Amino acid sequence: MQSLRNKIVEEQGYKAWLQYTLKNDKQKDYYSSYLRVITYHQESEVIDAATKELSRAVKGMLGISPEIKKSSIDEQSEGVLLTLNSHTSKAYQSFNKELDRYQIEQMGKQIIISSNSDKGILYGVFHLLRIIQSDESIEGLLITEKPRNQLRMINQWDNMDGSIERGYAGSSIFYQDNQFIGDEERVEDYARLLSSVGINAISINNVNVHKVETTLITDLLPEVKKTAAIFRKYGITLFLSINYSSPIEIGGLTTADPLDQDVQAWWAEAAKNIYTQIPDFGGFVVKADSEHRPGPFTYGRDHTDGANMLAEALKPHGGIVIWRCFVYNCLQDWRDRKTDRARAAYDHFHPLDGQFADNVILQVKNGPMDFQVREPVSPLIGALKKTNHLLELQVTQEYTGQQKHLCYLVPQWKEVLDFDTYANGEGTEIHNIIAGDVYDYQYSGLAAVSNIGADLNWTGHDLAQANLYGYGRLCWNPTLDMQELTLEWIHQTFGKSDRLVDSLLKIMLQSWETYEKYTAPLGVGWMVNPHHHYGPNVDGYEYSVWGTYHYADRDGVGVDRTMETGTGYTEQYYKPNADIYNSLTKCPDELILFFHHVPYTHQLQSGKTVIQTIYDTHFEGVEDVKALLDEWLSMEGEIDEQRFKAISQRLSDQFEHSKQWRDMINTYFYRKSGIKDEQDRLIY
Ligand code: GCV
Repeated sequence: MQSLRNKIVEEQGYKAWLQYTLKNDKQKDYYSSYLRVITYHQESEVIDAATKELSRAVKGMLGISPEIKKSSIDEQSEGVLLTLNSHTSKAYQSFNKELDRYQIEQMGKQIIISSNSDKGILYGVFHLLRIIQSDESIEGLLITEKPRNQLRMINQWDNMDGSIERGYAGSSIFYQDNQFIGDEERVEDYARLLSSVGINAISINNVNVHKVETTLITDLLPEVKKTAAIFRKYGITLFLSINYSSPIEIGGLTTADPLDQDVQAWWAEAAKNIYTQIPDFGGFVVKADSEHRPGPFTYGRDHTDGANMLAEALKPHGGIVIWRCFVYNCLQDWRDRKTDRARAAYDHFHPLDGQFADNVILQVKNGPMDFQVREPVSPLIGALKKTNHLLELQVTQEYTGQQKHLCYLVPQWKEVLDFDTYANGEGTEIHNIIAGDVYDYQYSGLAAVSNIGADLNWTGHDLAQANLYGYGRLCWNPTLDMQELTLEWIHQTFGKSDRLVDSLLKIMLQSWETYEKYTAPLGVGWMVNPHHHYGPNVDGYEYSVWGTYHYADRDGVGVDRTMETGTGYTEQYYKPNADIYNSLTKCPDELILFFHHVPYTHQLQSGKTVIQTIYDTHFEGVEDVKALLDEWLSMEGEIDEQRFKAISQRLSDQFEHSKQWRDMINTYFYRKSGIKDEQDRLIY
């Protein structure tokens, strides 16, 4: 472990956005006058984490070791003061936005951080450090903040053999060889990163739960307990993904039928044991009846039966069931052109609205398919008016370049969050729904699949750290301005030199569009190699046993999802979205092939034909990557050599790979359509 620690110290990327360095000496003196002393009024382990964080940051940025003092409320204090408004210090299990609220106020030579909970104080500390790391003034500071979203969750897809499903940054930081690694420092550093952006919940194992992970809720509980204790210090509540057939696999029962009394008793007992060890345990995350996972369907029951039975077991302890809506039949035969995977989540769950227990939350992926580079927003979000739900995003870049390609996802997430569902009339945007402002949900918020692994820079590609940062910040406030959010991350991660900031901002904000241009065209998705989902493969959809997913032939391409002639999927949206998507002339160009099957010569709203758009975007995409690479290379000297070199390598690999994408997609469509590029560029 020691040699790993040494490597970590040398790795610039390890600190991610918590670099805690300041270059400007004048500023250092200025901040030092406020930060020589840290005083706190009340004790708790979260407040302890907050003082430690402050002290570590002050040492790093200002080169001084602050004095840390406990004082009583009526004593005169100096420096930074951390104080609870009331004595409700244990807020971690409550998921209460009001308890997360904090205030930072500068008064004379003092900065007071106050909150109704210790967690709020920690958030306030991280906010103050963000300001100082960004070299901004603290004069006259008076900030009051609370999160827009109640649950701000990260899902790890880590397996106990050390692998990570869809992980692109090395192995798990939690497990190896079917055991917990026990590297508490590494897990704590992860908790610090998460907490610094306001994450308050984590599930620590893959939703595809294998035999060994099934015992996390029983035999392995003592290890889970230790992990929960690390996250607790940072205000993060621990959840576990469970195997729906645990009663059979580890409980010795012959059924997992949710209506069976022995099954119910088994889960009640399992929950009781968990809470004896981990009193603030969050609850269960469940993937059931999807992609060969067990679930209530086996017993002729539905999702409400399954979820409510688990909810009942957790209820006495204040626990929650997070039931995923990523449910579809991967074996279905869709040759009739009416059967449609995109319909699945809505078809399964919408009829059940209002029938789930109040401690069940449905977790809905942002799109109806599966985290493609471009998809419409899932019509289920907002349509569940009487059921708690979470929006699920994917920070790990499964379909978006696997952290080998740069693809900053904040622009994509902003589009999702700002999408107006019209579920309750105009102005029913996704961010309002999941914040719980539209319907009376007991629980709501966001969850996302993490992108970190044991790589020393956490995310493989150093710039992919921005996706984790951005996700957390958008959980806290989905209406944050995209540019401001990105600047925050740049300032803390790389510093403030004008040259660097301008270039990096440009690179980051363009990268999603660029990635989209040279990969799957016009919203059709899926043109990746099956199973591992990396690299171009136009017919690569893994369930292609029934033919090409996008129905490309010599005349046209795209999936007809209209009400009249297609799968009827467009009907799942509220008007006017339903009409817009259903209409060939009104459907936005970038989604045309998702919603319509069209001839290659179909003219888009842009005025170009479909085929010419495919050619143009793929040529442009490669040029854009080249421009991005050149822009990056021009920053030599502005960034430490280690990260500069590592990122340069990733970007030049991306450039090479983008040519492969361009050539494969363009050749495929040229051969299918027989239509030449208007500019007569070389298409192999
Ligand atoms: C965890 C997609 C991914 C799977 C993932 C699944 C899910 O199908 O490719 O790896 O499984 O989504 O979200 O459950």
